[in-house]
Amino acid sequence: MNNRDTLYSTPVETIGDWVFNDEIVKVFPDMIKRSIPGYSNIISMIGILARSFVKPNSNIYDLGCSLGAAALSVCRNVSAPNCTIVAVDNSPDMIRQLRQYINNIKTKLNIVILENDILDIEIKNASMVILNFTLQFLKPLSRLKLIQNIWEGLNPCGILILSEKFSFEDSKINKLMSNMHYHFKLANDYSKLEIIQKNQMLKNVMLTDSISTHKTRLQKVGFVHIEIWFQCFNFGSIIALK
Ligand code: GEK
Repeated sequence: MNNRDTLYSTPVETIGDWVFNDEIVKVFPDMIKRSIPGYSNIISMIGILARSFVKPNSNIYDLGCSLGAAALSVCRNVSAPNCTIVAVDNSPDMIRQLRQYINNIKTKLNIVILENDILDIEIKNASMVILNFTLQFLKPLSRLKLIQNIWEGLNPCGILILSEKFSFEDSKINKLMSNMHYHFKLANDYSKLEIIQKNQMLKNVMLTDSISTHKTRLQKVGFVHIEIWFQCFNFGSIIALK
């Protein structure tokens, strides 16, 4: 599915909140690459991290998996025996499309696809948990509970990969990063109108945290080894080791 994202290129009469519906699913791979600086690199590197961290007889979780890009990167890189990748998303349209994709994938891993809220699933025997641009869509007050569940479900020496859009406490830096992101999208052929309409739709549903808020939350549940391993403007990815 390589449909070009032109969804909000014409004026929308009533701008509602962002929903991961069928319309979005159809253009999602194009949209996410043109909107998130470094997305393709992060997906590739998740596979490289998986080579080192996924252990035989364990589970890998891709939480908020959308069309499974991160899960599939793990599948391409891991052949440890008796491993199961659990891909979870609460958008029925994403899950329907993902199930169709997965049918054609050859992998040594068992794949389980769940249409569920990631706050409601049990995380257990995990060598790797991936939250690739998902935590930012959870209500701020429920984020700690999810990170706590992940800590409890991770095996010793397991890894959490947490990719997010960041906000910055320094208002000058925050403005600069937002501005660079705006120019990144213009350079990727989004118009000013598309950018403005999308920002408007996302403003109530995607609430970003600062890097220090993420680190403090991770420390609160027990993580000690925490580092940013990738950053481009206001997007980046953190690793936290158990
Ligand atoms: C990727 N990880 O391509 N429970 C389950 N899923 C959720 C929840 C929730 N509570 N809230 C949001 N989602 C993917 C990209 S996209 C990021 C992740 C973006 C899901 C939502 O349905 C969507 O599919 C995904 O999280 C966020 O590597 O579009 O910016």
